[in-house]
Amino acid sequence: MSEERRRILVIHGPNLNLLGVREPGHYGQMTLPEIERELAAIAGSMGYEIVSFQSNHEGALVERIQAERERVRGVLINPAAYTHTSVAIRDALLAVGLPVVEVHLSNIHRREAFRRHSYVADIAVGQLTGLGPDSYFLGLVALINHIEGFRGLPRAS
Ligand code: CA2
Repeated sequence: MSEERRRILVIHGPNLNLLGVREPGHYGQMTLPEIERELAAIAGSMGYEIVSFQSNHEGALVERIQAERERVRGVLINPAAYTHTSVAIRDALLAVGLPVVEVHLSNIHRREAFRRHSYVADIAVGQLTGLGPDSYFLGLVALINHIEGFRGLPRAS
């Protein structure tokens, strides 16, 4: 991978395409394109760009993670419902060997018992959960800081 490829893969699991469109009471009012615009701005301020992918299909998520292996330096992922079920996504993340930060809009530890277990958490650098879109934004900063070595929070220049 060339040095100028300072990219982060952002993966969104099933139903997250409906963010801000359905059930805003549960997952907030920000749409996925709005979250991605903010992620791109944060990444840009840290010298990175993002490559985003959302799918409702487990195999498509696995294939995209594999395909980006040489092109990105880390993975920010909200596996959504697959968090709690997918050995395939866990194995794909392990196979590519990139640093991973797991994010959730809602606090998965305050909800139904089946949401407390994540197949990604123990292979991730860390997990941010329950902070709404801030889980994504803070997770992205933490992932880039992990890759680069901690250098504080981004500030407007
Ligand atoms: O809190 C999160 O970010 C979750 O990953 C969201 C998943 C859920 O299965 C996880 O346990 C926690 C569900 C995403 C569903 O997204 C929707 C968005 C709008 C309307 C309906 C569903």
